[in-house]
Amino acid sequence: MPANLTPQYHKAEQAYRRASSPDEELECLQEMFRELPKHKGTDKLQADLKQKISEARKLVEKHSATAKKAAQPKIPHQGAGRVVIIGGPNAGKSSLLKALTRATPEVAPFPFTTREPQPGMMPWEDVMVQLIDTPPITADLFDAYTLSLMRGADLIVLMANLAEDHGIDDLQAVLDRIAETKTRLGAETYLDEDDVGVSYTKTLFVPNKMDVDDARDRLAMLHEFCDLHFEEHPIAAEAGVGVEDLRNTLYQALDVVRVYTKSPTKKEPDYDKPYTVHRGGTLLDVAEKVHRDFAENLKYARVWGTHIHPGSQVKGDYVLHDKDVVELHV
Ligand SMILES: Nc1nc2c(ncn2[C@@H]2O[C@H](COP(=O)(O)OP(=O)(O)OP(=O)(O)O)[C@@H](O)[C@H]2O)c(=O)[nH]1
Ligand SMILES: [Mg+2]
Repeated sequence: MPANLTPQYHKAEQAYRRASSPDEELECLQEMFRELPKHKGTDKLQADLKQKISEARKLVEKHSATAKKAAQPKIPHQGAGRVVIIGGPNAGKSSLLKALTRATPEVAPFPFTTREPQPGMMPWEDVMVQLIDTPPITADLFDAYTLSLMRGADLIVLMANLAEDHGIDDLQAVLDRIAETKTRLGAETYLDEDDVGVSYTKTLFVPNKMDVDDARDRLAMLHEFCDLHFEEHPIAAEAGVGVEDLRNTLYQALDVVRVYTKSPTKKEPDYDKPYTVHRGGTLLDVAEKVHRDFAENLKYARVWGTHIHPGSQVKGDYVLHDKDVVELHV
């Protein structure tokens, strides 16, 4: 990896990973190029970025020439993280959304029921996690919006149908289609430093319909024939088997910590609405979430929590722990 990439560069890179339209991608790539330190060590990256920018520009031109402007409405990021549910037809994606959230997606015993991505909020203790149900991926169908959602997700749930023999072919078709793209299913979320544009999203494999006869045998077949190097969590979405465990697993997989804020003028913290930051995140990260001005003007904070003397005074680089209470002073 080339040395001395700035935090601004990494920020632009993260935005690029989450970009959900060609326009946005182009903008982010340009920003990455601007922020890239220009020296020998970054020669290759500079060249890669230039090429990406030129490709992205072509794509934007093609899009603006052909796109009917009525693009699908974008689903904004909400809650502690975004989990995108994907899989072949009838795998039970909508059933899972229904089981974990209050959303009411259409569930039907025939394929291609879901036509558009649909979000729902999954409660976990006092936080909410955004789940997005998507249309099925098949050899003939792979919606561009689904792909961009996968790319910008914190976690992908890859589902498989264990109730029918063709579940194995359906799953393989999903894996094949994804392999054609620059979005990869990974054990962790990261950008490939050697290949600009290739992005891995952490994936959990969730075989569904464990309640039916032969489910176990079919699962063994999936293991034998498909390349499934992910953490696995079998369920029966409708019967509710393994679903509550999955709720925990999804939250844990996001690897975030909760932080409560307290106003200097009040006695009690605001326990209603925790902020969440990635584990290892700092006071500055949470200040930025509260308000941009807070991050810019932060002088210090007082912190209460299990890892610190109550009311200690800390600076922006303080690493937060789960359930810390912070009182920001600007
Ligand atoms: N036996 C069994 N059937 C299930 C389970 N989960 C879902 N189903 C059934 O599987 C069928 C498909 O469920 P959906 O949730 O609509 O599947 P989907 O993946 O959203 O399907 P598409 O939107 O068409 O891609 C429905 O008939 C459900 O009742 C389960 O755990 N066990
Ligand atoms: Mg569906």
